[in-house]
Amino acid sequence: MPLFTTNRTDPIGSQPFRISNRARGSGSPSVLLAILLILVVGATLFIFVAHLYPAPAPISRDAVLVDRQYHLTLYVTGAVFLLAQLSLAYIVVRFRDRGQKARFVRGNVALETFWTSLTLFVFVGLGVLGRKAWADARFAPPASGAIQVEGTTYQFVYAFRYPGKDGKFGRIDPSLVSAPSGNPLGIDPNDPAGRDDVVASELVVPVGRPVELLLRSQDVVHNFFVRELRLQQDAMPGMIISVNFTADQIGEYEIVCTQLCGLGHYKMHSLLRVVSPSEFEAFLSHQAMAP
Ligand SMILES: [Cu+2]
Repeated sequence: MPLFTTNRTDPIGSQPFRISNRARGSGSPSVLLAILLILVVGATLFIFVAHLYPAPAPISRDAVLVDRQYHLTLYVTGAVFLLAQLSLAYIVVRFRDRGQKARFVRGNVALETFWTSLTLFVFVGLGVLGRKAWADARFAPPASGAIQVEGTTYQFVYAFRYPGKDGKFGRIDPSLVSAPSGNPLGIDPNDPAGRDDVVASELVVPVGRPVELLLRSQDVVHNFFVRELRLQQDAMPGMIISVNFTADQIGEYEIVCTQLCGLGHYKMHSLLRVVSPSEFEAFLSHQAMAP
């Protein structure tokens, strides 16, 4: 015999609803859901606390700033994640269906205003705090004594050009671009400033010296990403985008393209070689002498 009957009517059959076994409630799935939530929270916490996937060590001051900002964002959002998921687990158990009559609540305007403002404050605050790490690499003028290197991307290669002894890049003419004839960048041979330009397939920079990298693309959108510099910047056709960095650790670091730029995207990479000042000079003179 039914224990509970509503006086609402079935919209299709115009028959009264009959809800049987109402008094027993349907609370047990909510306990399972709470356990599942706690397991997910525990597993997520473990992945971060155990450092299962550590990032490679940073090699520049800006990379350290990016790491600091990343950790701050992670702590704040991690705390919100923990609080939200554990509160959810508590609430689904505490207010589970025990057969009691449901109570309709319209919401709470004061609470809604409070947590929306708090979310806005946290997001804008984190953005403002992270501005320095972002702006240092992109909008700050290059430091004094910075060396200029032009990085050109095209499917699926990087080419790095150094201005040579005169410190000036030669003119580039797109109609002269011809990789098979040894002029992949289209350097105009009639411009004297371009005669001593050095083009290399790897980016070689002296340790501790600021570098202004001018990124260009000849075809589609590519990207310049070095994990250890925590620096990732798109190269756009028709634009010259300048990024600054100073690598403080001698070593070899991979440069990868993180834009899906075509069929050969998977193999588009190069090397950042951070070397001593004398090795850098030797590299430049060796490249200059190469045919
Ligand atoms: Cu690419």
